[in-house]
Amino acid sequence: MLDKIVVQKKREVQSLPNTFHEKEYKKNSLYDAIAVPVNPLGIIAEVKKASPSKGILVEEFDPLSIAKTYEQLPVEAISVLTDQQFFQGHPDYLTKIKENVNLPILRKDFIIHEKQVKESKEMGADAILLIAAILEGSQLKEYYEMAHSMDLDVLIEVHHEQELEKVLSVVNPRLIGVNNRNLNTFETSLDTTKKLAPYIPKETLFISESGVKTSEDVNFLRHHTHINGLLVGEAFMVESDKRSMLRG
Ligand code: IGP
Repeated sequence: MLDKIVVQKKREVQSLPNTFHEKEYKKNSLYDAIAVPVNPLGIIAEVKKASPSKGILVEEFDPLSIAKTYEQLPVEAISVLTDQQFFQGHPDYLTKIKENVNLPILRKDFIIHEKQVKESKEMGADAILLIAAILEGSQLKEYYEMAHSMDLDVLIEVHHEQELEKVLSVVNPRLIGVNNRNLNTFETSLDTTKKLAPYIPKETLFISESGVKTSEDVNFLRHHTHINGLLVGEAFMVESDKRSMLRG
């Protein structure tokens, strides 16, 4: 699956312009929000219409009203899927949310080219995701440094120990996300976070991503790891009682 996505992204990158306009948005730091959370754990709530594994999650999808609901909960940050082909997201969703919601906004996409880093800034993102599985060490370092020079925070996503090693050999990441879902097989297990936890540097903010659905899941992660935060998509999109998870 990941290979298919990367092929499509390479195509998309070719049609991106060479220059981007710097718009002035107020920066909300993802790092600061997770470092000093209002909830017991930092919560990044995702605006996600669909996924390749589950298909459409919500029929009536209004990204801004979902983001407004998250703001009321409250959560520490919002993640917005901007990939159109596989997740039915859109760059406009992110911009609209940035213009109307006062929380750090993470752009969730598959970044494989520096143009996408600049594009993220133009969209209004406060932070970007870099997925270690689809980037060489040299690219990770380049995009990580470039993002920081543009005042974008970076969440680096890993799934295996080897990916984590690759990341730690090139940068000293401020934020790491362990994806509990294998993006090739879609297999999801919270044990992924537990297994990698001992190798996450203590000074790095540590996020567990995907597959968190119940307060038991939250408690499992809190008891077995030193996570600072969670990234939750599907459960928030389909579950009406979001608050019980936040109490976790
Ligand atoms: C959210 P979930 O299982 O709560 O819906 O997962 C988020 O972690 C997931 O959407 C995600 C993702 C990604 C999507 C994690 N890494 C990379 C696209 C690309």
